[in-house]
Amino acid sequence: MTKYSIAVDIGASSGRLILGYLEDGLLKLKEIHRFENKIVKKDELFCWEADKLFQEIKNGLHKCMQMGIKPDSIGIDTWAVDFVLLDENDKPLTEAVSYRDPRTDGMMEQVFDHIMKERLYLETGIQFQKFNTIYQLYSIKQNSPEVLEKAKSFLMIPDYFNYLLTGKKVNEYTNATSTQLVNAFTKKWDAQLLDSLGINKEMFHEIKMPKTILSNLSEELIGELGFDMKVILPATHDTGSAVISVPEQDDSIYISSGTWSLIGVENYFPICITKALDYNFTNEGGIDYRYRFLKNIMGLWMIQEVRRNYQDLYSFAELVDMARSAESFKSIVDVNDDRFLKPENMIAEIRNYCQDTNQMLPIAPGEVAKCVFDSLAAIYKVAVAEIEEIFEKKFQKINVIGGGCQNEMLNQLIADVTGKEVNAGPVEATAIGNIAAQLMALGEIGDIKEARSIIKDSFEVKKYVPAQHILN
Ligand code: ADP
Ligand code: LRH
Repeated sequence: MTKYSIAVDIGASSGRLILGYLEDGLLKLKEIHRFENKIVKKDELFCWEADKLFQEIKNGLHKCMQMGIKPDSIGIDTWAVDFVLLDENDKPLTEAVSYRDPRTDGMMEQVFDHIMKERLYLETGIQFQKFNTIYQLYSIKQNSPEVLEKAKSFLMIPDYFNYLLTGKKVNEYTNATSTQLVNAFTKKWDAQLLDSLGINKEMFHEIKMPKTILSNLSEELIGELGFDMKVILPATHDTGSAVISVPEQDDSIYISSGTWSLIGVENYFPICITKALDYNFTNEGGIDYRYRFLKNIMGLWMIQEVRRNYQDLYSFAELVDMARSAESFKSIVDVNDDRFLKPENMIAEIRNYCQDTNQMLPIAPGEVAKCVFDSLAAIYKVAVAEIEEIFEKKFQKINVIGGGCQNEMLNQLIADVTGKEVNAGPVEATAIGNIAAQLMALGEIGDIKEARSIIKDSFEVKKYVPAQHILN
């Protein structure tokens, strides 16, 4: 009997429920439901609308029923680092505050008063980003310690949704590592680190691996939906699921291209050497205890914000077309500058940067978009060089996955600036990786090697060859 799995994949800009199943040895997908995700201001904090997102998950499941589909399992992945805290009655004590909220400003430096930066990296292998969970929790400790005192449960966003689906409280491994509170070697919550920061370690739950069958739906939800299914843990960190879908790992660097650009390679061990620390690379936990050695780059968030600033007048495809027409425009910005993390107005911030660095100001929408894409490509080039330096080898190809791989202009720019062949696809890499983990848990797919081979056969990738003159 064919097994049907639903991936709930919620990125920072949109969420979707995608049904996946095997047919004649190929993985087939059917989109069930898609919805917007965005940050809103609640009581002076930038937050996610967690309850609304959970309602969208249920809306998708209702649609499924209306379509006559009875899934065998569901798995949830979302963006990383964010969380909710529950009290002794399992009621949320906090909003699902977004990592873009400035509450973490200055917290990283304060954490370094308790633990040296180098030691923190050696123990966790996680890159330093001011919004990591560790700094978010530290900011709560500094500004509202009573909340931490009352907290009985720490659940990351997918853990929280899993709790709402099943009543079970666990922390999934891949997402847990993004907190910078998990020891990269023991793969457990780092109790010593939590103690040194004075963060109550009792609120953390047992860490469970991807492919764990968590439970069936709660009785209440079965009553509401009219059917039951298994809730399975995929790599609940979206990037962890996405990288499962990269079929070729050996000779290829991946860029998971969405709201963020995550550029790196898969490894069997964490690399916590000084150079990796200096270049600020991370070692996020992956499926089967593999590690994603990668770097976060500000990503297509910038064009999302640009588009919003133009009141959504242009689609992403139109912005790409306009950027193509602005061929002669050459200014670039440092996309990783914190000023682009949550500016009042992205277009104004890009222009300010160009002004500060004595470059031409982008005026027309095409110039603004061209500046974003050129700037991303330029920083990818630097990251590729850093990876090659650390690995002391040249990689032949770059595999771009995720929504951003539909940007043909950016794909070509990446090929041109790096001199490497670029393979673009699959677009829904995250949902595919999520489904693959569920099908492995259900015994439909043997292991990750087989999963990757199925994915390679099932989804087309588009090849971009670098412009001849800079081919290396
Ligand atoms: P996330 O899951 O991180 O929210 P996605 O993987 O869904 O992000 O990718 C969203 C991005 O994909 C958008 O910001 C946009 O830049 C890009 N994108 C989507 N559709 C297109 C398109 N038709 N042409 C070019 N780019 C696109
Ligand atoms: C991408 C992502 C990335 C994290 C960021 C917070 O969606 O999960 O891997 O660093 O969001």
